[in-house]
Amino acid sequence: MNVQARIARREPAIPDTQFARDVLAGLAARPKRLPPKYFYDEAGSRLFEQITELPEYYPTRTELGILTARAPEIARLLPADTALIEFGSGSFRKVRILLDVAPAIAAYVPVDISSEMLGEETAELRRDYPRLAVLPVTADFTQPFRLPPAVARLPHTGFFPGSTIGNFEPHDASAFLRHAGRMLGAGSILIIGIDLVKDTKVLNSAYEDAAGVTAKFNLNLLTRINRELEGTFELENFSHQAFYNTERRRVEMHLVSRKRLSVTVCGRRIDFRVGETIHTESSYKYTVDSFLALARGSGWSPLAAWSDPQGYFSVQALKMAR
Ligand code: SAH
Ligand code: AVI
Repeated sequence: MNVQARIARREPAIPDTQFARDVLAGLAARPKRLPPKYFYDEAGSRLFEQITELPEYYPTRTELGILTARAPEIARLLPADTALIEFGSGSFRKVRILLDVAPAIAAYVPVDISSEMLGEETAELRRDYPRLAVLPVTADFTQPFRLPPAVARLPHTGFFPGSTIGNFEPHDASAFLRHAGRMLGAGSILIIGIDLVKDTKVLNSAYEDAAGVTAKFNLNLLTRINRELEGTFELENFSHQAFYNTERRRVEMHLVSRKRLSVTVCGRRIDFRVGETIHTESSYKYTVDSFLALARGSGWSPLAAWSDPQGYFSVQALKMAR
């Protein structure tokens, strides 16, 4: 519809933000979907930190265990005076394990879409590591962004823990790995965490925790839409659903409409049938082989890998061809 037709129908203009465009496009799609990167406003980032402490949510605990046990081996792979670039730095908890054993790290560049979290964690890290250059970048890492000029001459190392790559569709994961390879440069190293395929019950309970924290994290996306896009979602009309899709090897999170209803977002009406869902996140699980096929196809070669005794999670060191 053109602008004049919109004015004639008295439809308010859509805010000129990517969030508004993505939400309206996702809610107009069939099935409805929303990009998971929008979970991480201030409240969502805090809820994610609570998820990492849940007894059912094994990935954070398991990866922390691997990093703690293997940090000296990882440190030996890093070039001298490297700039460590972390994609989706969150609480900075994992990088501290590397910083404690890797004097080769001259600068740390945390990249995150959540500016509030980035600001708070940067201030704390600077206090704790006064000799380290901490150069935060607020950016959406699925889009092109610039690294700070101060690290241009340093060799770059990538750090992408948490299995955040699992939140990409496989073709987007490959595009991301290629883009990261170009940004980090020929011969660079990438340390990346991968959540592995495992028993369905373990996966289901990690995303359907008894305390309902993951449900709050999921529903917070509607609160954010209400606040930032004049949304009229009533949260009690939607329920959290998460399950492992065995065929597609991914945990899917949805928000399910409990009844037939309509809402408006930026003045646009959106209708829901009873039981209709918004697909809010996929969390892909890999085998070591399926991940390495993805990495190789995106220009990276395996250098080393570490896992936990249960084989729940894998930390991979990859190298970009020279
Ligand atoms: N690395 C941390 C946090 C993982 S949670 C850990 O391993 O525990 C995912 C993090 O990635 C969040 O901090 C979130 O804000 C960030 N994130 C998600 N999508 C993003 C995007 N497209 N661009 C930048 N940051 C993103
Ligand atoms: C950040 N990401 C890897 C988490 C995951 O497990 O996919 C996000 C999350 N969603 C629900 N619980 C945690």
